[in-house]
Formats: sequence, C-alpha cells, structure tokens
Amino acid sequence: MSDDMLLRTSLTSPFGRKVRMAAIVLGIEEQIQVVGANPLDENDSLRRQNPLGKMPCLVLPSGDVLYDSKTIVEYLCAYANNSDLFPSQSLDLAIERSRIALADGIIDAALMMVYEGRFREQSQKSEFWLSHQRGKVTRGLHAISQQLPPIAPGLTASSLSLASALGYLDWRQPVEWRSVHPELVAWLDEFNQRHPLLAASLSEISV
Ligand SMILES: N[C@@H](CCC(=O)N[C@@H](CS)C(=O)NCC(=O)O)C(=O)O
Repeated sequence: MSDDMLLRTSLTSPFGRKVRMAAIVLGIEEQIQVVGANPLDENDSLRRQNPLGKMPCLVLPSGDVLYDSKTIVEYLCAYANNSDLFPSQSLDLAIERSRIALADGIIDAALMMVYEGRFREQSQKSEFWLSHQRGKVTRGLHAISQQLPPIAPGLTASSLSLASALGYLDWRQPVEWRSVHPELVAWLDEFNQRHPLLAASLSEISV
C-alpha cells in the first residue's frame, strides 16, 4: 500500500489549488497524489470521504480523512514540520486565520455567483442574490487591498488564499476587479513572478 496522501480535488478548484500551493511551498508535493474528484457525481467516493461532498479533502494513509482546505493546510504544515506559513503568537495567529477566512470567503461568494449562472434556470436567477454575493467579493477585495499579505521574504497562508482567490476571479470573472484594484493586480503580478511554481498551478487549469 502506498504511503502517499491522496488529495481529492479537481485541478480547477480554487480551494484545491490553495492546498496544492501549500504542498509546493512546504516541499511535500511528491508525497501527495492528486486524485480527481467530481462533487456532482453521486458515485464519486468523495461523498463517502467527505459527507459534505466538497473538495478538497485529504485521505491519509491511516484512512483518516481531513477537510476543509484550512484544516488540510494546517495539517500539512505540521506534517512538514514547517511553521513558516502561520504566526505562533495567539493573537497574530487568530488575525492570520481571519485573513484566510476573508480571502476564502471571497472564493465562496464568487463560487455562489458562478453556481447561480451554472445551475439555475434563467427564470430562477436572482439579481438580489447575485448582488448580495458580489458585495462580499467587492468589500472583501477592498479590505484586503488596505493590508496586503506578504509575498517576500516569507509567504503566509493568507497569501496563498489571496492568490487563489484572484486567480479564480480572473478565470471565471464573476466581477471585474483588475480596473478597480491596480494594487491587487501589482500584488498578483509580483506573487506570480517570485513564485513561478505556484503561478503554474493555475495555468495548469486554465489551458
Ligand atoms: N470551505 C471549503 C469549501 C470547499 C468548496 O466549496 N469546494 C467547492 C469546489 S471549489 C465544492 O466542492 N463545491 C461543490 C459542492 O459544494 O457541492 C474549503 O475550504 O475546503
């Protein structure tokens, strides 16, 4: 039996990408086998591994299954014995987790907008709901633009969440963010330039 961990995720999942980026930063990507998942397929074992049927989830060689992406990233840091992505002092740690929640929440709201377009009939679409979700994205981006997470010398976990969120917004375009936030564009450009392997984890999905 392989000692590899199995990461159940599609390559297009922004939450899955966040975990894949963390594995690269931690130098343990070789120990993680990515196994595609389809949350819409009732026969996919994803629903047995994570009853919520959401990806990513991480299946350990012991059979234990970890979700969601925040839990997985924290576990991988502990597994790699690497404390660089999270501060140690308790308030700083709580603040970092809030920053992650904000960037991840932008992804959640963007996903809601994409799902509204994908899964609802024209007659069922709600402008109110779309605008409610759009507000989360735009307020979230504005708040993050006031305090950008570090890119160098050290990345933090919230930098990975933000890179993943912006990459997803670029790909699915639920909102136009580039013209509104040149500082976030510059942040993402620098992130991609300094971390080409992490940048490639997106281009992998958008071809
Ligand atoms: N909070 C979760 C969110 C995971 C999530 O929403 N994943 C999406 C794909 S990016 C999904 O599985 N959607 C299918 C569904 O909700 O059924 C995490 O951080 O892992």
